[in-house]
Amino acid sequence: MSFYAGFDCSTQALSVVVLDAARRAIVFRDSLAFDEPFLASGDGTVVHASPHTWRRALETMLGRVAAQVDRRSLRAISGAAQQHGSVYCDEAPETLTRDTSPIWMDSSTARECREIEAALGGPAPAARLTGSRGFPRFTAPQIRKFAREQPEAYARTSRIHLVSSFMASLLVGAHAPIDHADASGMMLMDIGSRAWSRAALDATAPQLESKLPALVPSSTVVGTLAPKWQERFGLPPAEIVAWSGDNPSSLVGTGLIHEGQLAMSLGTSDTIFGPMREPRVSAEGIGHLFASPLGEYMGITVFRNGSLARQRVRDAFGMSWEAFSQSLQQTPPGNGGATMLPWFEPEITPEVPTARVHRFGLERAAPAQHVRAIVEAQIMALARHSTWMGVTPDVIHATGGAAANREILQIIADVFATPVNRFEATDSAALGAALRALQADTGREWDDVLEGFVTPVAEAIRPVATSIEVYRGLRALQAARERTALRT
Ligand code: ADP
Ligand code: XUL
Repeated sequence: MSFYAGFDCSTQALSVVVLDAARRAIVFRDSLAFDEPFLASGDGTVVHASPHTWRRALETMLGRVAAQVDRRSLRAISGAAQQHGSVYCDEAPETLTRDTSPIWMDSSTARECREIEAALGGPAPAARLTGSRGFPRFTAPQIRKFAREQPEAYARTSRIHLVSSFMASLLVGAHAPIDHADASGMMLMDIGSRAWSRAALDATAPQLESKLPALVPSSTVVGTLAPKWQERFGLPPAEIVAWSGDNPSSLVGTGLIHEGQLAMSLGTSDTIFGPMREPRVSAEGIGHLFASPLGEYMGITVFRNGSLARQRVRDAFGMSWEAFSQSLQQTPPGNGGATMLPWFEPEITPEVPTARVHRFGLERAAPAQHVRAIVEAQIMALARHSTWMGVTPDVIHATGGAAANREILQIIADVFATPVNRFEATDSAALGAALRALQADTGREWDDVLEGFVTPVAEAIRPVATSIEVYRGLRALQAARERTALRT
């Protein structure tokens, strides 16, 4: 028997999936919610998390895996992690030179973004070089801010990791490399050659190259499980395959191999992504081009106000998710024109530096209409801001916590005029990581690796013709409302 484990160190939890390659079956899955997932400043612009929280959760989860599966069969382990966050380490990965890590929700580096972009010739040349213009959560502007504000701590730092490579380092017991896919979210890698870009390094901070791990393809075996974990949990010297970002891993976990396919992950962030054969970046500076863990490229657009914004509306009316779904059932598509721009926290897409919520036609509205307003607004924004990828999918694959909500998926089908596929489980990042471990160990073709693991639930959710019409009109109105709001 050959088992493969995939972790997902996401914003709110550490999850794991263990699969049995021969039986093409999941033999174990578990999730551990973080007590304190992140700490935000009053205005929501500075957002950090503790690497110690991730380390403790990894330890607990390794113990659970060892206790729950036939551990001698564990051949390889990989993982996925929230993207962009940086961990500042001393000689050993366990010793930190900075107690907390800025994470993807941080939007406090507008100044550094402009400075790095300027050094690279402007936003468009920066995007052509690294795959993205300057975005405040990207690692380079975060490193630049740290080097400026705490030069001594920066000088004492020997290694700067992404969350993904930090977690891999803990498993290996030594500094592990960064994979090309997650490195694409740093604004430091030349997306064409997949090497650190001299110009981007110089634009960011002094002596940066010496502090960065090596770059490797996502399918690289970066070491074996450290003796410390083998002794403690009776685990074998399993191969550790490079960890990657949660979105790149979800690309694998939702079975997207070919250009023309799109997936939507409705987690803490809402994201929409798909494979790309040739590199393309958006002329308006929306979204990102990443290296794909499958080898070519992937396009992605990211929204900060995802699940937590939906939760905020749900909680404002004291609802459960069931009541939230009922609200969507009780209200008509289009909501009679009542919408929202749900920027409860600073938004990534479109870039809204300070939180503000705009409500249209909701003054005397019932709670159910507020619920419909936020979901429709979010999904129309996902549609509007992903057109740059130039993909008209036959079907959308939905994943993430909110993909459990059938009513939300119906709105996606109607707004995109496309059927939506669901999966039994919504942990596609962890599943993708386990599948990457399997592929790296066996060298099998991707089609073969995915077979039987990423089969959608038989019944796709189909768009309703009358609703498609309603959203065609509402999307134009909502786009105009967004344009006006961005000018104020
Ligand atoms: P992440 O990986 O970013 O930590 P997940 O993909 O695990 O997040 O999704 C967690 C989110 O899923 C929670 O914040 C919660 O709001 C949302 N969620 C869970 N169940 C439902 C539901 N039935 N309807 C809508 N959202 C849900
Ligand atoms: C991707 C992004 C988020 C995080 C969340 O660019 O910022 O989706 O990866 O986990």
